[in-house]
Amino acid sequence: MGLKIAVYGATGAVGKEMLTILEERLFPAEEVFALATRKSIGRELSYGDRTLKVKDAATFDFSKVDLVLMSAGGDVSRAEAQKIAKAGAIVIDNSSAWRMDPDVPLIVPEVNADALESRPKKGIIANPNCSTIQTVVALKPIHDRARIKRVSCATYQAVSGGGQAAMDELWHQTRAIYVNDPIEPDALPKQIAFNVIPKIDVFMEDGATKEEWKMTVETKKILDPSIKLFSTCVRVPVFVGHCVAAHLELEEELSPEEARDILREAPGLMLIDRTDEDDPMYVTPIECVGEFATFVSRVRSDPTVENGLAMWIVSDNLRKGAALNAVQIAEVLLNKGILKA
Ligand code: 11C
Repeated sequence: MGLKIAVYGATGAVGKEMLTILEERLFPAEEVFALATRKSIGRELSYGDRTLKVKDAATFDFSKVDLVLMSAGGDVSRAEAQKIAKAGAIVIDNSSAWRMDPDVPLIVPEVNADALESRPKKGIIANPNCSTIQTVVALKPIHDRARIKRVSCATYQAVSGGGQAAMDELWHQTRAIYVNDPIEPDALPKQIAFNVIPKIDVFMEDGATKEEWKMTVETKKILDPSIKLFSTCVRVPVFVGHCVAAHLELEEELSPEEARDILREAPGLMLIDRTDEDDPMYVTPIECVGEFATFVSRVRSDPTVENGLAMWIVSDNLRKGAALNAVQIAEVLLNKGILKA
């Protein structure tokens, strides 16, 4: 008997990717349910060559599934995830609701799969923030070799991180500029077409945004509490693919050549890095769309600090930053026998 899985929030950008990736990675699901709010009941979604009819999440009997991949926003997760887990399913939650709960593992399989050894206490596992995920995948192999003391970074985050409404806004504003229509920001705080916005999520008391705070605290929880990370998170007019320009201070010296050798071998990473002017190679967000890997380019020494190393990290935020990471967590559960097919 295979597993019974529900995707909660299946009509959203991440929910649709979850269905696609479950199928692409041949996850052994006997039955998959697509769940969403009442207004989407009956909508049809693709799952491989099958069509799933969306069911009402509010009335769904969660005792008949083993696993729920949840991407329905923080408020829904806060209200529903524990009830679902009590009905028997393991919940892998993509929202920020449970990430910092000490009883909820926050997992990036390439980095801390060993934090999952049995069914978690609350039955909930949290999927980290997208920009955190791609950053820690690239930091982990460097940390293992040369110990990272501090990271200073700037992110360049695609509008899809803000959901479908933000994607639509970039599209409509771009068109509006060409036809001279007025621009009225709505889903995003300022004009995004032909602009960048250094504010993602809400401002906090210390002047950081919540996105910047998440980068710091999630990196500590996943990788190492001793790592200090400071970031400025910026929304850019790109549909899919987040970038992080990361500047590391290491305890030990590490040459860019050795760093590249380490990154080339590390799980989940693809090194694309050549500064030969005749044939340069580096990655931009468009090239990472639809890919599973996190890409690293521009690895170089930062001579302004002791043992400084810089790199450019790019990943599909809807895949490794959300849906793929969630499915990989499910694969860890399966491989460790925590979830049984
Ligand atoms: C963005 N990183 O690009 C956010 C989206 O905490 O899961 C994901 C928010 C989160 O806007």
